Amino acid sequence: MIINKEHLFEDNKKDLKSHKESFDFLGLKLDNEGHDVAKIITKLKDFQVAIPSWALGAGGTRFGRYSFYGEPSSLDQKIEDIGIIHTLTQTSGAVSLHIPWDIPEDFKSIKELACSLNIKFDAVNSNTFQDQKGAKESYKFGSLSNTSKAAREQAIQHNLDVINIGNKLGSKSLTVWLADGSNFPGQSNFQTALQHTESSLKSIYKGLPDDWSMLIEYKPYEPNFYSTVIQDWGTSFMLANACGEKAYSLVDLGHHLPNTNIEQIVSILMMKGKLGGFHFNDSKYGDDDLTVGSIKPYSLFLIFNELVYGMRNNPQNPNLAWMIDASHNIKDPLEDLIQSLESIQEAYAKALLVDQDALKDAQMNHDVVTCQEILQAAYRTDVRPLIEKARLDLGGAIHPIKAFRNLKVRETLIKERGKNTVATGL
Ligand code: PSV
Ligand code: MN
Ligand code: MN
Repeated sequence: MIINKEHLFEDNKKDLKSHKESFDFLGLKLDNEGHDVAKIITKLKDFQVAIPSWALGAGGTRFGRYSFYGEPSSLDQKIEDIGIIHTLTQTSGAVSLHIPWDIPEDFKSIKELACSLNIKFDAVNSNTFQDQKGAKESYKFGSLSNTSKAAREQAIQHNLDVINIGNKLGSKSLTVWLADGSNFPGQSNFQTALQHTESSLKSIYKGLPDDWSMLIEYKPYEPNFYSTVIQDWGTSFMLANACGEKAYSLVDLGHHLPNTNIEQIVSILMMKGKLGGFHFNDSKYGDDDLTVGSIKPYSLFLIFNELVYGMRNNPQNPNLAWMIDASHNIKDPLEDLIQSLESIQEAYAKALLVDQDALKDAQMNHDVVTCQEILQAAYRTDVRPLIEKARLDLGGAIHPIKAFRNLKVRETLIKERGKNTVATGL
């Protein structure tokens, strides 16, 4: 292990005094306002976000990829990297695998490694958007929606294989994201494509263990630029309902057309008990996969406000599978993920500060100004001392990015792995 709690204990020392001062100041203020600070901190400690196995290396665009020194080149190394982030932040205690990019060679040893780092196996992701070596059928014209029965059957079998792999690791959910769609008007029949998709998903659903769930992701465009079969939350919701009670919609923040009211989608899905998973990222234009909270932090807060409302008021909705789904093109992937985790926790902590009772009263009185004041009072609170406290209590770093640099984590990784490693996957 490159870093451990003892390293962080030492590194935290110089920041302890100023952390304590700001925490005491904020704690007193929140206490006076009637907040249960200890309860908020417990909630922050319990909040764990999965890191996808494909996010530990430098990403890229179709114009090029600039690799980052010391990137992981095996699943073991990817899990070790998540271990580093988790040691620092204490909030990334899970990994989400993409199959076949990251099939474990030795299940026992990978489970032991993850367990030693306190990392659980979250949702497993299938891949029917690329043709695999030696595969009989091509997904060029679709997978679960393909007009070719043989291609559909191959894609269904792949998803069943992924469930089987996940089962051996202790995963409890399968995430299905399909690239299926069409690039030109007339290329495909919308109704046939959706019917095929529904019946393929039902076949996969049949193979789902009792305690598993199936998460159906939607996305309006890309790689198909005229139509996508599962284009929006309505389509995903329809398919989840058709499959059964263990099937849910998954919201990826980047998978919406500009200005979509994502918080309203989240709210309604939770009311219907059908929000199963969540992929965090941020975007300016489309599925940009930027660092969470880097572009639209207020939107993220409003989304968390609905998530918190739903977690309190919608027992019909299951616990959510949280995951970061971002790409790191120019930043150190580990630093970028740490920044994302910090933004997620910030938005969550701020949402926990919203006075829901006062908001309800203001809504009942049609006092629009007060409604806005309540939300913005929470949003404008600098909650970072609460997050620092949650991390510190668990043995993490007061300032994870600073500690990452002080402890020369990247330099050590480069020494250990060399300069020329390339992560597999995207
Ligand atoms: C493609 O848009 C994508 O980013 C989806 O969000 C999936 O979750 C991810 O790839 C992995 O399949
Ligand atoms: Mn996603
Ligand atoms: Mn995406």
